[in-house]
Amino acid sequence: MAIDPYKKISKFISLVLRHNPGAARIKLDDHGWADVEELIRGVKETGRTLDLQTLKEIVRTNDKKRFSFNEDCTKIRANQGHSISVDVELKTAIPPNVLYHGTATRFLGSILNRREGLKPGSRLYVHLSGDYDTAVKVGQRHGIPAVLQVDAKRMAEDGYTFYLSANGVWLTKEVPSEYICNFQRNC
Ligand code: HQG
Repeated sequence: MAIDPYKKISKFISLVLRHNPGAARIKLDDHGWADVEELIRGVKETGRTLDLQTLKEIVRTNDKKRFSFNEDCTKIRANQGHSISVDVELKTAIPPNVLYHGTATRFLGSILNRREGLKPGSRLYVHLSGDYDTAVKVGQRHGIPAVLQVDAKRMAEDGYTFYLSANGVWLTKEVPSEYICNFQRNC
């Protein structure tokens, strides 16, 4: 895979737009938007290099399409993944029958044996993917990956709400353990 020249700066922008706007001394509005000029100024004040053209290139080339501009490119926000409480106007959607969640094999004990199910942790939602391979990659971020199969059809039938983010990530508030229909450790 090609090396992303913007990896470091885009990680920092993720941090600012999802978790800690104060790191660039900016504020987000209720819908998670940052003012583009303020963001660029704030990022530069941390000693990093950024201009509008580069920011547009970062948004365009980002591997997971993590960010969106508003129509006239005066505002920018992260599409999902927030820990701070913002309403990014997620669209509800009917999920496929099965969704996948990648985690670390060492977390299986509390998720399954202690029957805690999947919790959002510090984020607003539990993150799920429509395909197995993406879930393996997500799990690898935490250690030896494990993939859980979630009975999304039954959850939806039982009244749980699912959202599909602008960049294709499935989100839901929690997954009680009874809806985890299968799992594979050490993927
Ligand atoms: C685990 C990345 C123990 C959960 C990815 C996960 C994703 C539990 C960890 C997005 C648990 C939280 C989010 C329980 C959940 N006991 N562990 N009861 N319930 N966990 O990073 O889903 O590259 O907050 O399995 O692609 O790993 O940042 O969530 O392992 O879409 O754009 O607690 O982040 O996207 O970890 O990742 P995280 P995640 P980006």
